Amino acid sequence: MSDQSKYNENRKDQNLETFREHPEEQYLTTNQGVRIPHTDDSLKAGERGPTLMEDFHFREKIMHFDHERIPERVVHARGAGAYGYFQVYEPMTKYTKASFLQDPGEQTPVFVRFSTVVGSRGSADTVRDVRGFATKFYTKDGVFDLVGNNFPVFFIQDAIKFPDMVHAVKPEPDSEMPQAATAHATAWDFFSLMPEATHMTMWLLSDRAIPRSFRMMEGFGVHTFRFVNEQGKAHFVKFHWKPVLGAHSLVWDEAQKMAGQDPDWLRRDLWEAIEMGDYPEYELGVQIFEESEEFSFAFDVLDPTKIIPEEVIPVQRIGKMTLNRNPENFFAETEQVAFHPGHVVPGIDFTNDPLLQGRLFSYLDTQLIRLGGPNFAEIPVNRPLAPVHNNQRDGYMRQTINTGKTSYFPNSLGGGCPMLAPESAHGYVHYAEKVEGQKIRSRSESFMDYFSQATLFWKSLTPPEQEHLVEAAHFELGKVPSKEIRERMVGLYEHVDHELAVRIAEGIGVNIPTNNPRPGVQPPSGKRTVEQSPALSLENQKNDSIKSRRVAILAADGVNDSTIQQLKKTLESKGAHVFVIANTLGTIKGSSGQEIPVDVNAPTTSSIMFDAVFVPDGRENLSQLQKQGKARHFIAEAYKHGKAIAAIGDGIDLLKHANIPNLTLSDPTSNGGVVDAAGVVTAQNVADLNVLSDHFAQAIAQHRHWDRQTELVPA
Ligand code: HDD
Repeated sequence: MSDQSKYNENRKDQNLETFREHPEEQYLTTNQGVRIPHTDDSLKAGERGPTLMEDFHFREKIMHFDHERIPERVVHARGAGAYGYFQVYEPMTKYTKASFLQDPGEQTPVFVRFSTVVGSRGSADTVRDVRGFATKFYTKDGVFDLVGNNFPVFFIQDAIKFPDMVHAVKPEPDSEMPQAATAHATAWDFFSLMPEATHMTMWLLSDRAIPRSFRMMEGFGVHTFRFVNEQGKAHFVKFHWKPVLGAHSLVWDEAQKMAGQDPDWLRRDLWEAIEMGDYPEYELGVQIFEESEEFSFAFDVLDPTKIIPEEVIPVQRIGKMTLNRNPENFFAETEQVAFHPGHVVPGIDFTNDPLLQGRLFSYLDTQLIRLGGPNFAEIPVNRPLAPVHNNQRDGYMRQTINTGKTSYFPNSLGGGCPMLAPESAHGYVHYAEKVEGQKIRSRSESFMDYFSQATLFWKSLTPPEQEHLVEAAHFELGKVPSKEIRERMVGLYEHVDHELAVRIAEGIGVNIPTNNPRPGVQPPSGKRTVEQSPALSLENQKNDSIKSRRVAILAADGVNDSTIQQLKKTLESKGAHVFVIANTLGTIKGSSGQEIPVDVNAPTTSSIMFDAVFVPDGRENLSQLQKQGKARHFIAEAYKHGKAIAAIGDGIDLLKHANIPNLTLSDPTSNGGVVDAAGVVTAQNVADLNVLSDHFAQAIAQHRHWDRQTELVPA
């Protein structure tokens, strides 16, 4: 097979090329291809007279503009997408016949859309919310959509509650406030009356709800699915995405400030990373278990408010996805992409999870209103690479020109085509699960343990992560005017963990209710689970790389330019991006007289745009920086947010002037050496720059340093 014809990542790109419009060196035309010499004035009867009906160019241009908008997604309206490819590590033949999971030499093109859930299309990226993580695999056997989130659980157990849940979390219907946030009365009213949501609210209050980057975020298929192999044998499977850079988060203060300073933070990060060649990578993980194990757990595997702890069933990493191309047109691609959990391929099948079952209706249905009709699969980004032949016909905006006389089956006039595909020709055969039961509108008792996994989550967090969760609850519930609702929530958290409830109650002016019966049932004893799951803590995530991390160098005239050059070299060799920040754009003069280009001017930025900050030496440099409130605030804020900070020589003076109490800095009387105190790395002696750079890199890789006294830092 030649490289050209191989099934590889370029396939989808080639497929899209048919639809691209390239304006270079072309004349302006109408939609009918008529060339247009003048588009600045309408056609009028006299220079000051009325516009004429016959101005076809005017009419077409305005008509098209008037119809530019389509309804935004009812949830996940704000998103950003990217193309890439997926490659499996080893054949998964034992478990599934899914074609894209067989050949390690094959690249399957993908399109991924990341999103927030609550906010509208123009809302901010860094709000406290769940993030969508939807992947479209253009496989040889058709499109497979893995429509997941960055949390492994969901608020509700049955899809019939989805409209209620979404109405509650969206802006309130009378005032349309607040935008893009759950910190309001109706959201917590609903959660307080739905004990099944308690586990998910813990995730929402945790740092997971404010990711540092879409590139540093886990993804989860949430539901239990099925893998089915050639022999028709099924295994249960849970899907995970594991970011190669590890999962990392912002802090809440940073997230809030970012919503004003750069509401596009996450989409910009994704876009720029791809443009710079820092391709986001995620390993596909699977938790696979036998059908015979279905009832061996202390929870129901069909219940989407439960995880299967990784310590009970390990996550096998079976392949890697690389995102390497930005879309060319946001509307055509990212906005019009249509995901659907019902888009499965042979080898992947559903389970009876009632949330999943309901989703199988909703996503197909929503595309009709959003994209205007049943032909949305013909929109370029949605087109499968596998050939499409069927007897579905017509409808709004039909693109395909079906040839032949027959559009029915069976037929003899069309030679019986398109033919039925037997399983041997990769026809999709639904897994023959045995099902029987009475029609009944109720819920299984096995779904009614609402708290034990919320407890597991709480117990698996480190103390700083727990503190962040409690602070988040103070913020979210602090925005709820009704004392009854706040009290009901504390009542639910009391069933999760007494200390958690006490700490939350303290900040929101309520007591733990005295009459507080525990809804639901206790989990069955003697079945498989764990008391703690280290995999749930972000602090146990990978922290060995500074790849693509943003490092600020605060500088002014008189800075030691060789310090800047050396530090830049070391950090960039490890994959970080280093930016010189000064008051104005252009250049500053180094102490050797050399001009140093300024990458970012101070008015456009602040510490929240960076992962770490460095202050170089240079006497004049320092005397200028010390006079800049913004430079001092930069350090204080980075310190407050737990970021790596480094300074060398007289650069250390700026740290002293940043109003940070009890800073441990390198001793001016010592001859040399580097001090690393909770991610604040200093060296008096410029000769120690290389050692300092290495320590600084390690401190950046740690992501955040919580072992600092930050309460008194005024930032
Ligand atoms: Fe959903 C969009 C993920 C439950 C109904 N959902 C949507 C998107 C993601 C998810 C990532 C955005 C896709 C894109 O980027 O275009 N949804 C989930 C997950 C769920 C979940 C992980 C639970 C495990 N969703 C869920 C339920 C329902 C829906 C229970 C309805 C009964 N979701 C929708 C929708 C959306 C959607 C209304 C809005 C736009 C769209 O589908 O295409 O149909």
